[in-house]
Amino acid sequence: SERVPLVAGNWKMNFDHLEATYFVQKFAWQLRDAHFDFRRVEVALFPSFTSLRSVEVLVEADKLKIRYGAQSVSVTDQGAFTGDISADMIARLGCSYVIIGHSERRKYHPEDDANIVDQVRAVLAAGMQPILCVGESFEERRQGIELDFAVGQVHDVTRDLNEAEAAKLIIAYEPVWAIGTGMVATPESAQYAAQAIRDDLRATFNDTVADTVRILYGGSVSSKNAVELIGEPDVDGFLIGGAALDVDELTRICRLT
Ligand code: G2H
Repeated sequence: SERVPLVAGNWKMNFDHLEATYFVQKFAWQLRDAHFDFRRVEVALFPSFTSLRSVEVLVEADKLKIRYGAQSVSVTDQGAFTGDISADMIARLGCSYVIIGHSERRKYHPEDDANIVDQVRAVLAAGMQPILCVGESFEERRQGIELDFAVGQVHDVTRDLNEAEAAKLIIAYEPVWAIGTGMVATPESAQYAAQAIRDDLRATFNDTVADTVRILYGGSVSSKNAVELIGEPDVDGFLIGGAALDVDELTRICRLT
């Protein structure tokens, strides 16, 4: 396909700003040594809010091609919301993306579909791209309704968007049972889900939206399974947690993508 694959490292709640700086420097050196072609594969990191400014300074100083973003965002633009971070604040730090609706956010915070739609709107309005996370739990998989579930999650969020907005989305299919468990989805089941999501985008919007939106796979991705997964036609990259905390391993995955 013409979609440029995206390797996205979701650091979750790991690394302070000094550790983040050290990681990005080392990662950039390793990719440079490997003559990594950023036109072939896009690479993005998702540090904690507290590290974003340090990453920005480093990326600007060294003219790095590594992109970065935030792991969540407030739905409001400013005001008396103690502890929240607005989309404009994130955009001002040079962020390209914001992860939205990760299953850990849905679990530990009151993030429902309505809130997630508002986050998507806030991120788009600030000129960034949302990475919308969806995926079934083991229970839906056991019932055999995993595709309907993941497609339904995408549909519920996208149905209120127009075509131009929908085309800016990136979707991460992350089966909840595969997150941080070492149980990776088979390439076939990742492909089934990605294809079902793309088919739904085609039906809801049009060919342009369906062919533009990148659909990532997430859940226990490593250098051992990345090649097979990226070989699937509708899998356009990865959202990586645990393996993105190891700079050598993340470099390997980038090179294998
Ligand atoms: C899924 C993934 C990153 P991990 O949450 O978003 O984490 O690769 O550790 O399963």
